[in-house]
Amino acid sequence: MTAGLFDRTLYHGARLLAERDPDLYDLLEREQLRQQQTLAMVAAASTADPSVLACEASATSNVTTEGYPGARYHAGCELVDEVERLAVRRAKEAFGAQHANVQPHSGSTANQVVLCSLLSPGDVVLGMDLKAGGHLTHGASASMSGRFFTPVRYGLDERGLIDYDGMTELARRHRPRLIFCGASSYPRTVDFRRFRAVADEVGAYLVADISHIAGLVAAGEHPSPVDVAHVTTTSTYKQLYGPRGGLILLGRDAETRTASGRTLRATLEDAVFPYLQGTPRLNTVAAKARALAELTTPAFRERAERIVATARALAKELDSHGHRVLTGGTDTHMVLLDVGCRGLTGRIAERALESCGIVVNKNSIPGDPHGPRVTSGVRLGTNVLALRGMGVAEMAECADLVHTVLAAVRPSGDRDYELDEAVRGAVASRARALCDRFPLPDHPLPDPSLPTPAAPVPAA
Ligand code: DSN
Repeated sequence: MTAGLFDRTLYHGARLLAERDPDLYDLLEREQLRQQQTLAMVAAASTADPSVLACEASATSNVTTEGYPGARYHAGCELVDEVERLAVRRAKEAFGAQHANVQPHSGSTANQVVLCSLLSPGDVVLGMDLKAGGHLTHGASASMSGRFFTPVRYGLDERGLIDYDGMTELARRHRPRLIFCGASSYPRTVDFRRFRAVADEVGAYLVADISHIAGLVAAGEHPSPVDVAHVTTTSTYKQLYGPRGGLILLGRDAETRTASGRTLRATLEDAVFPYLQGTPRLNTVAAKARALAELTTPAFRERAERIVATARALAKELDSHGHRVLTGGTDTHMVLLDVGCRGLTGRIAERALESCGIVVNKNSIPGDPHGPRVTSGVRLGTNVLALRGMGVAEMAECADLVHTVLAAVRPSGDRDYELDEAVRGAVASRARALCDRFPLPDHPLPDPSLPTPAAPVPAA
């Protein structure tokens, strides 16, 4: 009987690390503390629970193989085959999919797999413009997706919503082989059926990238594209509270034939391996299995409802403080703020908030005069706030914290920004108090006497 071997290995590993490599141990310990004591509002993030982290640290990481369960290129895979089958079963169940590939190393890799297997170099890809909220892998010029294929980009209408008419017109004019829908920075519901109608009209594949909203899709809080798009991709760490990784999901088109005569299912399986990836990360596959199991629970559904309700409340509170909330609100976990209209940049806002223990990310907004390292926007999300157990009532405090910093921060030519130390200290202690009141569930509590690790960010 091996009961306890896994636990003892994890514990022993941590002790060995502390003993043999105290510098690295200290960094990892401080990172854990930082996550517990800072208010994480990065829309592209969630916090995996210790059972997911334990899978990542398991001995499955030592198994080298290629291929799929029952058809591996190395011996010693009997147990990891079971792990991968479990992950596939849970992914299919959580998303109502006919087929799931759980091996992609990330959402970006999943998109590359789809592009490189369904298209030929130079084929036209229609995706949302990065500046409008699209993703790098949807045809941005900084990415291989915009370099090896011919990108055409749709944008937003005057209300900041997806310009479906413009997208349709571009599709008719350029006849793309593939259309991407789903975005990185778009807070409203995506009309997957409308995209599919256009894809069918022009003979394109429709790929729905649901990386940002996968949890809402699994919980029924956002319409599902799985039976609407030809292919659905997602990352597993953004809203699935899982490990770094990706999934490829197929619904009713799983057996649809590609131009080569093979099914989408077979084409995409071969595209992950052997075409684009080598060995799977079986520890990560185990962690995906763990996270996916949670998606079908009533607790996850309740949290997904709260993710949306809190985001709506946060948007409303920020609006009432006089901030410009893009699209006037949200249907998801995401709230986009224009800070340029306050004379700030996204970069300054991000750094000032971080110095107070509030973690967000700068983000380009439509018509942004700045590049992606500066930006005029800030993107907020409620995935981790909801995980901490916060509800609508706490959003007044979260919004007030953000507002207090953004109202006090001043750009400063040579020092990037200035923020009154009294404001910084007051906000940092309120943010820390909120984190202490709503600790990350199932994570061991830090010693309350420890100082907050959110040190002021040095000026550039
Ligand atoms: N895709 C990036 C984002 O949305 O922030 C990282 O996950």
